[in-house]
Amino acid sequence: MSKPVLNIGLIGYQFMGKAHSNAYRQANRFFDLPADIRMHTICGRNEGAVKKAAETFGWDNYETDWRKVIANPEIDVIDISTPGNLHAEIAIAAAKAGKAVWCEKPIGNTLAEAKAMMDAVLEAKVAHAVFHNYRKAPAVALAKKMIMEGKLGTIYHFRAVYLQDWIADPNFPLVWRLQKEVAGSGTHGDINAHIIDLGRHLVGEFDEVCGLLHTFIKQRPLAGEIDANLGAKASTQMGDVTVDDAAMFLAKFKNGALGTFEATRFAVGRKNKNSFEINGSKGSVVFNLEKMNELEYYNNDDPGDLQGFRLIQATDGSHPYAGHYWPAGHIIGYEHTFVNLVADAVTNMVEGKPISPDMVDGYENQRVLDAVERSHDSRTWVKL
Ligand code: SOE
Repeated sequence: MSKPVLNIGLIGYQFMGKAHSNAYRQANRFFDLPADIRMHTICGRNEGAVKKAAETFGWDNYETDWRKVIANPEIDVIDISTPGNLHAEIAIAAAKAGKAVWCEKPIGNTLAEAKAMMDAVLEAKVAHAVFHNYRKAPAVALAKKMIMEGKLGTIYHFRAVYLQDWIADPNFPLVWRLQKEVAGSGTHGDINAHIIDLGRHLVGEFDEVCGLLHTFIKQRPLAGEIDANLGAKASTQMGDVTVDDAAMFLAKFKNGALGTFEATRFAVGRKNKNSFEINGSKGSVVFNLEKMNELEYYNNDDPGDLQGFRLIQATDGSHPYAGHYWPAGHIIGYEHTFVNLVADAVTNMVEGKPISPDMVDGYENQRVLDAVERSHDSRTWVKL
């Protein structure tokens, strides 16, 4: 029997558009999914650029108006990979049209937008997902499994950093990710959102936060034409940076665990260090995206003379997702986290099950982002 076809409409074609396109292209090739993914239409405002993206990534059609993609009766899923200022309008329109809504993080630029988006998908009863892709790294999924099995015991600490350095040069241009009206916030929504998601996924819900946001470079050259790798040409005119360059906070989780979170684009030398350490009563685990196939594990029950962190290569067929790819030791990379997420989303959507993470996760994440901002503004702890 032939499988149903799931037609995707992707809005956005830059960095995330490329990562999502690759995931749609690969998912059926590595996973035995209950539907065949069809890369139906990719959409972007610049016709020349989106036409080129359609050809390069292998989309059947391209479109310059997202409303036409939503109106197309053939399309089942609207994937939103645009800058944040467009998420809410597109997501709400897509949900109202009965389309599944899969969205990049953070889902909205404000808590109110995130709530409206969550309400729209819940009311329309459409399938919904958020691209918190790092949950889907095999080593992170293994950490989750170990925690659920009680291998770490009671969790005491979640110590997370997300460190980048791509704007440390004061002459790096004022790209959209540095403009509040487009991105909503800086490092906070862009990369703190990821470690907040890992905290919620691995440890539990947040109870209280105390935050500090800071902007080191207050003016930058205006950005000319942007490229697909975060950069752009710099102009000679200057403009104001309206978002944070670094965002840090302390947290208490509802289950009593304590968390520290640090997100910055000024950790010179750290390109994309998304890393956490979890300490529990029975042991600890350490993850670093830059060595994403590995999970360090310390088992407190090991005999004293053998104690120490062991390095697990999460590439064995018995590890989450790993069996879909290569023989043990044949490592996978960043792009596979998106392939895994798409494979899970397609499976659960077709089987009528909730997708993880979904827009409710997106909203809960945004409640934490918002609480940290309010804590910074008021210089006090904020309860969620
Ligand atoms: C840029 O900081 C960025 O591409 C983020 O937008 C992504 O969400 C993160 O996964 C990697 O860094």
